[in-house]
Amino acid sequence: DTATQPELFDAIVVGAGFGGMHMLHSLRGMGLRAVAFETGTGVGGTWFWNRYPGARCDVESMQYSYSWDAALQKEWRWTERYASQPEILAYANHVADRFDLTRDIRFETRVEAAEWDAARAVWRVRTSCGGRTAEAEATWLILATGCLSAAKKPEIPGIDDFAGPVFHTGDWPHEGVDFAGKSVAVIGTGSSGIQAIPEIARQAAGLTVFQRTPNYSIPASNRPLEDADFADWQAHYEERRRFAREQAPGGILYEPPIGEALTVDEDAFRKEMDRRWIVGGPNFRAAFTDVMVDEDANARVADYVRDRVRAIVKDPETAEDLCPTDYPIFTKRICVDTGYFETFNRPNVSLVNLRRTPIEAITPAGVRTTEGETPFDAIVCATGFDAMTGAILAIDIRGEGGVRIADKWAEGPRAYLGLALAGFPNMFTITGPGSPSVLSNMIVSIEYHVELIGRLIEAANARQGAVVAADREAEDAWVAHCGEVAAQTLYPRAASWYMGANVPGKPRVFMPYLGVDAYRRRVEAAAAEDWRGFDFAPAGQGAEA
Ligand code: NA7
Repeated sequence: DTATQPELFDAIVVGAGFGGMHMLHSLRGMGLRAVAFETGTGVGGTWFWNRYPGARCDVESMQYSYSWDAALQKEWRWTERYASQPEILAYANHVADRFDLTRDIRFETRVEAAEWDAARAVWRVRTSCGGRTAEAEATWLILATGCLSAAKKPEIPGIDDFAGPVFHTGDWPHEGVDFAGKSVAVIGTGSSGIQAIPEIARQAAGLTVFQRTPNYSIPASNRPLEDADFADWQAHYEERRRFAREQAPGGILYEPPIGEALTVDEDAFRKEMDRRWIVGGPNFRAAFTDVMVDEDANARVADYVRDRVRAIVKDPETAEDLCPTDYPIFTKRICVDTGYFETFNRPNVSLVNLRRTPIEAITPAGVRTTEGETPFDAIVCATGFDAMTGAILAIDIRGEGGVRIADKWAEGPRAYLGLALAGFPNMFTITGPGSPSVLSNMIVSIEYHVELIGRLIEAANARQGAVVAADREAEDAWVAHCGEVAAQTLYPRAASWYMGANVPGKPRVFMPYLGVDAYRRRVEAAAAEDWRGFDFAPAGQGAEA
């Protein structure tokens, strides 16, 4: 029965977001027969799913775009400094069309399982599409599953009993939602909530924001991208791209720091903060050298932001409730907003501080806190994601000896260079845990990983061996190194999703690697030493000695 025969490929890519699309194109360029399986009905990944009002990238459009095709880079005209979700999705679709990617993408297809067949040196992959399962095989398996793609609903009793609609920002209805005349509850005040709240407040009759932890947010200072801006970028693209790739710790251009926050005098401190508050973006964070390593330096910047919040929000109690105090600034991803704090001056918006009045339950009619029940027409959960590992662990992946990835990662994710896993030959993760990923401009990190995966495949082929895997000792050393780098900073002080802290039971491990520039130096040093830390073996013998 031919229907049950597995389809054969050289490479299988899981996901058709920005990572998967670029990977697919690159594999084709290497002459490999590649396919991408994608759960959605279209390309774009994050930008396909996160269609909530106000969704926008917090990296500038001219930097949050592919650099691998000169003509594409020249011709695509972004309209704003920070692109909105619809524009980024249009860009993703444009790229898919322009490079004819969709002929090798299987939409509405979920990868359920993948098993390494050591004897034949292939990955056997099981997919499901509309209730039908199918099998496919490939020499290479590349997980381009995204870092913030497994949406997480809150564990609140009764949430399934609510009579009206419950939305999640990360899985927003494609037809949109009309909040006009409605009373709406938003739960969650991370980046997504902070973007959605001002928009929903404008549409809805009433909006109640349920806040557990106040977050630091700085103005986006978004504006149209003028012809002069665009021309300036085009004139300097090569050098700016190179700087972002090789020298910028976050893969994003930034103004250099002016000194230490701890020692600079009050006048200079104020002046620089005021200027960078208006400029917005990563420049605000980059003002001083010591903010991520010195608590007092960090507190000085945090105080500045709290003063800003108090100056914007008119009701003093609401202002205090909105002031973040739980964690050092920047140890959770800084939020970037357009009129977030101002929204709380609107008469139709109120804030519930869940620290004072926790939610007891969601009822069919609304939300019940310790102070009573409030009815709502709709609930919006801006409650985040099972970040970095959620989408990978949703697949039953088994490596050498049938070892399950869920067992390998039981104490936290382990990968060499955030790219390959010992015991899982010929499998790569694009922006996996242990690489800069979410602490960087994702596009820069994606492009580097796509390049590295191509180089590793070529290195394997050059050795007449079809199998490459991370060495276990190298992986252990890398995981330890990632932890040591993080421990030198204030990052581990926050109960953040970088630490897995937002998912009950998830191991608390700082998952991303700090520093795009440092990461590249280390990877290139390993590559120059004949790919130190990787084992190459002929097909059929396993990759581990
Ligand atoms: P985040 O940053 O994880 O924010 C989730 C928010 O939801 C945060 O304020 C949480 O409060 C809140 N939350 C989560 N669960 C609950 C429950 N049960 N009750 C009340 N509040 C809850 O997700 P985002 O989607 O905003 O942003 C993710 C990333 O996407 C962002 O960093 C950018 O990189 C893009 P908490 O802080 O846990 O107290």
